[in-house]
Amino acid sequence: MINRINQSFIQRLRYALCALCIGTLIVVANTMYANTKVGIIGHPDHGSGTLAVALLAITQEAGERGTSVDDMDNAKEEQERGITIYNNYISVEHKNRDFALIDVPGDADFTKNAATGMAQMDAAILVVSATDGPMSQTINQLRLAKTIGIKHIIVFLNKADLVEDTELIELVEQEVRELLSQHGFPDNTPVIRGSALLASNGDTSVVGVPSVNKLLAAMHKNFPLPKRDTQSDFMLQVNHVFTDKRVVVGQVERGTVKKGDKVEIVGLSGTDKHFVTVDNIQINEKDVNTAQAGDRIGLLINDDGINHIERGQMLAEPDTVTAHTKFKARIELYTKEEGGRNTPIFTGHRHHLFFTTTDITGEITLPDDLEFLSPGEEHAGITVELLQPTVITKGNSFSIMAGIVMKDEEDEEDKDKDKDKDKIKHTIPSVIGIGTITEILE
Ligand SMILES: Nc1nc2c(ncn2[C@@H]2O[C@H](COP(=O)(O)OP(=O)(O)OP(=O)(O)O)[C@@H](O)[C@H]2O)c(=O)[nH]1
Ligand SMILES: [Mg+2]
Repeated sequence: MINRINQSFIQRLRYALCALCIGTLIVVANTMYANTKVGIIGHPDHGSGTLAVALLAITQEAGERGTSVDDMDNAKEEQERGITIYNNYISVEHKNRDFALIDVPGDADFTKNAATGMAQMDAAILVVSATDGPMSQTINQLRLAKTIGIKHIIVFLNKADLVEDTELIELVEQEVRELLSQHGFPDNTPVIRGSALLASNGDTSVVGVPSVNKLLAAMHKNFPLPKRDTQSDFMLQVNHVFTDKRVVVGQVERGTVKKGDKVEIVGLSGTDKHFVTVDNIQINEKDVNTAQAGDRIGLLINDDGINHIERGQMLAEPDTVTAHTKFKARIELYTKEEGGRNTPIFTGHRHHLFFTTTDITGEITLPDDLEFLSPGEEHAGITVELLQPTVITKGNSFSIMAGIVMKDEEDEEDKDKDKDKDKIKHTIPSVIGIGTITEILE
């Protein structure tokens, strides 16, 4: 009986994971669990997927190689559009260390997915194409990384095989370094030039395999082993819910959980408390009795309480965590040149706020002595009221998002038709500011 339950759980979890391309490429070289979570972030097409493939190829035995970006981006909509939409999880083992790579989607339309992937990372590799330099999503993703408190970052200046002019690549590196220092990352952040594509094909020229080996060496040196809090009360960040399969996938933030534990669902809902019981736990498709901080797990929830769970909530030891709706914050707005907006914000403005755990709309109230907050300014006394409660604490940071509107190029033939001139082409969700919670009010 137990076996049957387990088997059907394994099957359900497997289907669930496949459905969202998670865990498709987990390389279980042995039973060691990958323990430093490294997000590979950057602007679309700059090569984050190819770099993940290169890291995998270089750390695998010759006979195991052959994974391609298409194998990772294997959901129907990803294949149709030729882009990454869902986070891909790939474990690599190198010199007695495990790195759990999270290949984060770069496309601005999938910022929510990107934020979910990034919320799990301990450190980041920022991929910047040497042919283009930093672009809108390079900046956005760097800002999201900063919001969740990422301190350890390495830049991979990709597609170096396409840039012959060394002065040009110097300029791009300089631009990247300016961006890093603007966002408070250290001057000695490693910037490695290379070609993920050549490396993934086994090319031995300086921008091929040696460049990715250099990256691996920098990962060992610059990404410390993360400290996990296994002693505090259990809390798990919900990343995906497969209601029909009764499976919740997420990362244990702190503490431990065991089969049979009753846990509370916290955040996003009203004041009613909801509890569910954990029927089974899996790590890397294997049943386990307990899981602890840092583990990415699947939980089987065999009761109707599953209907109350959604992405962005927490599952926690009952009565240990409270969700909040109102807080005071220090807010800084980016200027238009920095990719922010060009108009100020006023009391009553509503913005999309990305916390580590989730994204929620928040209404801004400026202090009485402040009529508006202009781009380029910051203020510590701003009150924010969230439309839904979430788990936050003093000191947490959040990104303030807004759609930056791009207009169509003026069409020569339609030059005189006023209404076509301002045709809206696309709205790109952009990080227009950053905030830090200074006091929880409600
Ligand atoms: N010449 C060259 N092409 C590369 C390199 N790295 C990636 N590419 C190509 O660039 C394109 C985009 O690469 P991906 O790895 O899919 O880019 P991505 O950053 O994952 O893109 P999204 O999934 O849309 O975020 C593909 O055609 C790759 O083959 C490189 O180092 N050199
Ligand atoms: Mg990709």
